[in-house]
Amino acid sequence: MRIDVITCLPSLLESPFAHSILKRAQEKKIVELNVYDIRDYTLDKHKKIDDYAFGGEAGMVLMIEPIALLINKLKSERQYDEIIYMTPDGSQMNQSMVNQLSLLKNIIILCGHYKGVDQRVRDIFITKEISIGDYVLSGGELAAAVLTDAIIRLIPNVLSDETSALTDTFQDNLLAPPVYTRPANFEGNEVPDILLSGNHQKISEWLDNKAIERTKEKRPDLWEKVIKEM
Ligand code: 6GU
Repeated sequence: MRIDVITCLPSLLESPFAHSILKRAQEKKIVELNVYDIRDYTLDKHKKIDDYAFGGEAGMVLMIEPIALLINKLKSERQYDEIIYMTPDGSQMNQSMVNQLSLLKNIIILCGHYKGVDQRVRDIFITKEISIGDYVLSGGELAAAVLTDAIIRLIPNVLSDETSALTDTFQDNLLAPPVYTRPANFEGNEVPDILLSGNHQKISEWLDNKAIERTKEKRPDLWEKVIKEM
């Protein structure tokens, strides 16, 4: 899979893309991640990429020309399955959306900043608009990092068996059960006996029950979904 991220603040994405699972996925050539700086595509002699909004509202708007130049160049090189714009007024990201995106071959993720991008960028180029939740961030970069991480960890062979996405919270609408490691006794706080028993059948039943218990308690809304789908 290839993910091309377009931003006016590329350094905000450097660290999230350079560590842990995203780093290994790139090293293993399972994914190609590219970050494009909008400022490299302006034809303006002062490298201007934003301007005041028409109509007098406060705040700067990313201009269409550099973004159009860049997206058209990328589109001339390969076919894109989706061109996504990160915006708080987009559809709210969830695991099923991420599962679908993880099956694609080439995607562009455009990050807005300031007051966002000129509406005509959205009208002409964008095929999907995504928000990561009902709160406002200063820009789309952190949201793009969240989306990219969620997508890439689902691609086959990115995670090892040990970190398998199959046991993730949300993969079956259930929250993940509690986990413990050594020491078995910390200042009198003991790990549940069953986990030390070596009885895999019993352990697996216990974990399933804990996942259900947790979901009912912490996320009754998710539990309703589980019941409806049974
Ligand atoms: Cl995608 N962008 C911004 N700026 N704020 C957000 C968001 C995106 N999702 C939630 N809040």
